[in-house]
Amino acid sequence: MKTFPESFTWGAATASYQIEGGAHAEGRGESIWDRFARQPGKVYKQQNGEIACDHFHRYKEDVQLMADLGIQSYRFSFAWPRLFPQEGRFNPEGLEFYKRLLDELEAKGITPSATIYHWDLPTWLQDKGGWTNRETVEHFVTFAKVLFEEFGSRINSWITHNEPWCAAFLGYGFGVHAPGHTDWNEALIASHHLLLSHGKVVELYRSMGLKGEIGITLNLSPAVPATESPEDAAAVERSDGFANRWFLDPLFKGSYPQDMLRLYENRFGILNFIKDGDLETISVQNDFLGINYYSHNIVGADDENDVLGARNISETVNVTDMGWGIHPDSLYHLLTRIKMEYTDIPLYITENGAAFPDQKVNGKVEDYERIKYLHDHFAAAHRFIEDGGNLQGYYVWSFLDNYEWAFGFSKRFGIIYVDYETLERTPKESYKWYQKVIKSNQIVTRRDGNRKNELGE
Ligand code: GBH
Repeated sequence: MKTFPESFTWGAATASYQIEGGAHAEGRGESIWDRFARQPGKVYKQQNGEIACDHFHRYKEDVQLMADLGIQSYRFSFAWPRLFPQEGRFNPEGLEFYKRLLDELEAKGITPSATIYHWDLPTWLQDKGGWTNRETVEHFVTFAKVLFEEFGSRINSWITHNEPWCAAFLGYGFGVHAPGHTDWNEALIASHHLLLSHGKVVELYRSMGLKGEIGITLNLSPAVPATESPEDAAAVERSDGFANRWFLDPLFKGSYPQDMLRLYENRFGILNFIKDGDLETISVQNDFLGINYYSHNIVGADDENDVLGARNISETVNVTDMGWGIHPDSLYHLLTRIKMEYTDIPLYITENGAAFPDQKVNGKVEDYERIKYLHDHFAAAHRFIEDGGNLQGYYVWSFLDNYEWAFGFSKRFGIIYVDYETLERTPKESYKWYQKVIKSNQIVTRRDGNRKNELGE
């Protein structure tokens, strides 16, 4: 039996574009994902978030399901195009949905954790260069200011950005996320502006004298070597520099990692988008760090990759429906590394979970693999806490099956099943299992892979 601290926060997470729908309601403008999804060949079956889970209209039912689940906190994000649909236009009506949502959460005693940016940039900003344009930083500050003025007294937990690595590199470098660009130089510029906008918004929050907590969420993936060769060891360093240190170092050490600066400057020339004073802004004190963890990367040296000289080796055994290997121990090692090398401020797992090809049979979704995944990752988190680690909460990704970006609705991460024909919600077995975890504040260690025992019964 593993018991969590009394004050530990159990939660679940979602993001605006992935669940809301209501794409034209109350004056919402267009986001880069609405536009990206229309381009042929970008998203599975060209699916989009026009309706998604229709959370925009079904939020009451959803908050009731949260209350029944027993979560203490719900992590969601604001859709920027609802508030700023066009250049120079603020749409106050776009606040109404979030007021209704917060009313509902408050009525059920669920604490909101709000992410300001989870990838749905207004297209009018993209038309001016999006995150490669330094002016976007100021627009982000304006957006955040409206949110702080409106909700600063109702929301005490703020996350500036969700996974700036994804927004920058998947969006501008690999072209697999909106806006779909394939230019590493652009991705580097975007990553810097995302970090800079984080620092500016934290400064704004402090200057407004607000009493809650503010931080950032990073997706961190430990890099492990494919073989014991020195070449792979060196590739691991670069891969770690690329995915993790490029964000952790400026935030917590006030400088970009030297080895990566050298590597990028050799390739792209002087990174003159990094201006005097930027790193002081970026390294502003955070109240917490949010970590999204799914898997680790197995990395090998690769000369064909002309920027990093490294590649991720895909796994085939013990993987989720995304093809991501299941490695709970890496979560423990990651948390320990953050504590040892970076910071001892409170940490939150702001996302962890898994996609599996769930099916509803006789009204039930028997997602035992998800229960095992969550159990083993909760256990890794518990081990870190036992060691004295400052982990204060855990948000399961995701509350609902939803729009999985380039994979459309083909991947199911939810602990609640969504029938996309009827939009009916069905709590999966993992929901019922999580409900018991929250209620008892403990996890029961599985014995012998027996199904019943896997459920902690
Ligand atoms: C999160 O991204 C998002 O915040 C969330 O919106 C999303 O729905 C959820 O996770 C599930 O995907 O690409 O083979 O190199 C996580 C994104 C996943 C990005 C792992 C890096 C590395 C594997 N990360 N990925 S690979």
